Amino acid sequence: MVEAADYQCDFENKWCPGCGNFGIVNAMKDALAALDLPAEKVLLVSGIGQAAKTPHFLKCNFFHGLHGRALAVATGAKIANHDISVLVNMGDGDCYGEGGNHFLAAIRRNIDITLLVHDNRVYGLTKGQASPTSDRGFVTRIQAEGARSDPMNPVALALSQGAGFVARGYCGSTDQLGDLIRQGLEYPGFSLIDILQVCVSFNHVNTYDWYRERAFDINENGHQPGDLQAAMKYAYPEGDRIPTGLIYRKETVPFTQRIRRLNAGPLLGQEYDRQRVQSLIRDA
Ligand SMILES: Cc1ncc(C[n+]2csc(CCOP(=O)(O)OP(=O)(O)O)c2C)c(N)n1
Repeated sequence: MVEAADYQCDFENKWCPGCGNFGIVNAMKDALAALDLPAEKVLLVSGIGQAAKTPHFLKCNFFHGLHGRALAVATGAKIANHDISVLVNMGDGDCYGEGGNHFLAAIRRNIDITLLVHDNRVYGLTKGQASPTSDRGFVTRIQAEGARSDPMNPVALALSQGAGFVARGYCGSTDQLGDLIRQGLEYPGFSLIDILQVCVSFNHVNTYDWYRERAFDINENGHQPGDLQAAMKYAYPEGDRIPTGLIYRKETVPFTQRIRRLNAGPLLGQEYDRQRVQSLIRDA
């Protein structure tokens, strides 16, 4: 029986006290324990940023790579061994800015991984520049007159591009978030969980109090996740209120099932002709 404590890792942590990332780590551990997933069956992939440090703080396999490129690495890893559960931790800058095109490609491929975007609406690691989800007018030390671009809406974008599992969580509601991550891991296909994350140092607008007043659970209100029209409605705020929960879910064919070769089992266990591969590389 796997327990959340099995994922406890004592690696030194320099996140600010009160950082929303702590709630996300706890929710991840709860989800992995709820699914009874042992650490050797789990891979965490990340790029660069404070969010991207998350894999350091869970005791399991991880790959910490380049800014914006985590989804590409995770795609390769899942194809090489589709027996493991792959989770990706990215910041909103990392995923929707630097890695934006990989985000679109992952949706279109329907690669069966679970993407957790720690959406604090700011570049945390580099000390507080506006990100793709910052509101227009968001004042930072470098955008002294306020950000001039409008924010993107990742949930609406994912829905419009045909994503089969789209959720919005909140770092302060760890029970709900843990349950969303569990459902994302169970989903056979690409799952996006955009997580409203508080940054106590560089975002003094979207605080715990701010979210506490606004976030509400649409699944408690009877929302049916199979309804795309209703999902699109919940992609956007309702006045001052922000819908959270499982927004959309539909049945899809995951990418690894679209590759005939993988029917024979994980690629990394399959025989291959080493000499032929070497000559292909040599002659390329
Ligand atoms: C190619 C490249 N561009 C820019 C940077 C500098 N950089 C490092 S982290 C980061 C943004 C981090 O913000 P976000 O992804 O939102 O994560 P957070 O730190 O807020 O969790 C940037 C711009 C980099 N390391 N590599």
